[in-house]
Amino acid sequence: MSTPSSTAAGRHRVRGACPHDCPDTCALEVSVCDGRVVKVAGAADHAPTAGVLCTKVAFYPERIYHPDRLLHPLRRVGGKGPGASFERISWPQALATIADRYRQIIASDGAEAIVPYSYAGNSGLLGYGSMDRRFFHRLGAAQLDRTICASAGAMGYRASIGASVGFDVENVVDARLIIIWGSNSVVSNLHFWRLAQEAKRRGARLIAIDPCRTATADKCDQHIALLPGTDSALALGLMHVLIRDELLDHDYIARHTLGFDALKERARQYPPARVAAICGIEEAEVEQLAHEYGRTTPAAIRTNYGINRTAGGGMALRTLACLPALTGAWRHPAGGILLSSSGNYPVDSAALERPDLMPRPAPRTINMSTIGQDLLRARPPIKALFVYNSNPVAIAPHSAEVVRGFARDDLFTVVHDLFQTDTADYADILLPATSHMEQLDIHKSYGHLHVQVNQPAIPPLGEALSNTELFRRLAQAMGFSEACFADSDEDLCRQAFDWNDPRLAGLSWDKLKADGHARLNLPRGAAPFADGGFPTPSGKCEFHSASLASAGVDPLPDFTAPREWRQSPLASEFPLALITPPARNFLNTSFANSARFLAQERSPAIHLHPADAATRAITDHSLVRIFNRRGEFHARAIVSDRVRPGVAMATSIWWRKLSPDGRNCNEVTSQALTDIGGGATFYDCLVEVAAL
Ligand SMILES: Nc1nc2c(c(=O)[nH]1)N[C@H]1C(S)=C(S)[C@@H](COP(=O)(O)OP(=O)(O)OC[C@H]3O[C@@H](n4cnc5c(=O)[nH]c(N)nc54)[C@H](O)[C@@H]3O)O[C@H]1N2
Ligand SMILES: Nc1nc2c(c(=O)[nH]1)N[C@H]1C(S)=C(S)[C@@H](COP(=O)(O)OP(=O)(O)OC[C@H]3O[C@@H](n4cnc5c(=O)[nH]c(N)nc54)[C@H](O)[C@@H]3O)O[C@H]1N2
Ligand code: SF4
Ligand SMILES: [Mo]
Repeated sequence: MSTPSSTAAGRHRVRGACPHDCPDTCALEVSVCDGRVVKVAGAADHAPTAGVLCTKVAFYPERIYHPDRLLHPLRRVGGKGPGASFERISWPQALATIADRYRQIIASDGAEAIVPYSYAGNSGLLGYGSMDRRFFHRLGAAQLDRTICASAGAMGYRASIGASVGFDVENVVDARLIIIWGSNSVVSNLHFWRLAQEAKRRGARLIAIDPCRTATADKCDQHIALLPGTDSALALGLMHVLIRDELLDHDYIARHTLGFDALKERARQYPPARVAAICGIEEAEVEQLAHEYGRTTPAAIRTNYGINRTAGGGMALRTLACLPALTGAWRHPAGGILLSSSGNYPVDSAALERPDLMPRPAPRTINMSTIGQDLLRARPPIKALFVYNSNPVAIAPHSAEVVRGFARDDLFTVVHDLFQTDTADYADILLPATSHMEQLDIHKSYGHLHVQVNQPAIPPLGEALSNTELFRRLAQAMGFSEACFADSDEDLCRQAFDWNDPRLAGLSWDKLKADGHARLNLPRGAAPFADGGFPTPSGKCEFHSASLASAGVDPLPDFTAPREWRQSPLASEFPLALITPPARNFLNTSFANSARFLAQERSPAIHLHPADAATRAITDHSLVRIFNRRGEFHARAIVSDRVRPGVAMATSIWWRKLSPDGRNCNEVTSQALTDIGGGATFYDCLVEVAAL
């Protein structure tokens, strides 16, 4: 089915892969009739997808054929910002304008004054980073540190177990205990939730650890509502009890871990009473969870990035990742921990991205999580920004600075997107992007172990170009003559993986292209670290990390309090800890311009505990302002015990210009960074709320 095959007259099906930044990476069956996508369904023959899609992608034709799709290159006429107007130009005009401006900037300020800004709006290996990286490397542009989502957790986790790997998700149905820790599976990892429910039917107990009683927590057997940013304290408390009560696998610890004595000493400093006070939970909850975790086999921890968005986010994942080695949970195929499975893929990023094209010494690096302050204060100044696969004006923290930065008259901004997003309103040149149904790509996943092909189902709409074709043409406009700029998309697919790696044994690009998807060649039903062999420098699970020590970080797991902490002086003025996790019907800001999904989500909302609402005379459904020193936005109050006292929750991420007050929750979030990995701290944010 990978090459179009006729079924009914004029109708055929094409194999695709979901390009959105979601751990599930579903395999798609795209039905095309008379050159138009008429239906998108989940592939039934792909185990992780199992024929099911989330609602967002099940209605995908509405996104592809949305009346607001950008179909031609545009040039802004008049001022930057909301209400900006544009006029149509040709592709040759657009490319020449960009190339001329880049040549001028390079001559006057150097290429480092040009900054690419992209994330995972398209998560295909080609769409995420291939020809674009080659272009910016060759240009000598500043590098971008892509920290907006996962860098803190990924680095912390890697310090403990070596890579973004974990238990094989397909085995989790056999677990007896599943701890869903800082993840809302029903909303953001739906296909894991399907497996967790199957485990439950087979007798597993499910525990959610989340400040909010989410749709996932509702359906678990138990919910532990800790305060945001306190997960490492809870994990250290569990270690304390496991060690005190001898719920350890001493043989596993002796053979496959490093630094147990030092960890033991550290954990001794976290007795349940202290942990309960830090986390805002009962001492008995710590004791009970430790006993259940220590006594249940197999025990799986499914964590995610929700806990890496506070000051101690890196250390939080590092600490959690040490737990399964203490109890020997790794011995069982359905035991251990999983943050991300992306480290299992032998991606050849050097071949795709060609960092060798970069000048030496390497150009400066800009952290994407501080784009607001960098646009305003980086020295030497940023003179040009090229935004694709991302919508920073809506998603980056501390909007006041982000918006002021984007509004700079002397900044030359190019935006490539499917829609006129909040960011596009600040573009000098606005370029139309294809949807994933209009291009070829190859995919890994961060939630399962399959490789997939995305075949184009239809030709590009209007004059839209894929990321690869756009940067191919820009390279030509800049006169770059290296052969790699002539690589076709199929060439790039061939280069994307090291096909000689044993994990791809039996597979080639041609076979994958014919079959559509394949599981990595990793043994089914196996426990990856039953006999140790962690991909760390020592080959062990590193309770003590020499690499962290040499980076000036505490080599042992520890609790780092949120920067905006309820015990800090700031809390007297701004007493509520605000978290802003994803709405079910949006994917970051993608889909948040769809009439269907806007109707589902109704309007920006903030959940407040009845006690917190009462002291502020806030009633259910009334309009409130949420504010701190950085800014303010408005939302409808939902008075509910889904949040605990002291915590407020506003689902995200709304487009600013589609919100009643023209702002969103990132008005109040901060540009401070995490302890490890330079990550964003969206959920480390004290606010006050008042009736409007
Ligand atoms: N429908 C939908 N799915 C998505 C997305 C989306 O926007 N919409 N986004 C995608 C992307 S980019 C990502 S990174 C993932 C994000 O999905 P996850 O990695 O699961 O992360 P979040 O949704 O940020 O947070 C998950 C849960 O953590 C809770 N939480 C917040 N702070 C803390 C804390 O300090 N400790 C603990 N224990 N829990 C905390 C939140 O209440 C939330 O319920 O989902 C992906 N999937
Ligand atoms: N307050 C708060 N802020 C957050 C978060 C939060 O939980 N709370 N979550 C954070 C997280 S985890 C993440 S990952 C970021 C996500 O932030 P972004 O990566 O900016 O994600 P989106 O908002 O979905 O924007 C992606 C854009 O890429 C466009 N796009 C899609 N496909 C293509 C393509 O092929 N080519 C081009 N050129 N464009 C394409 C889409 O139309 C969309 O406008 O947001 C972060 N911001
Ligand atoms: S967004 Fe996630 S759940 Fe929805 S279709 Fe894409 S990969 Fe599957
Ligand atoms: Mo993310």
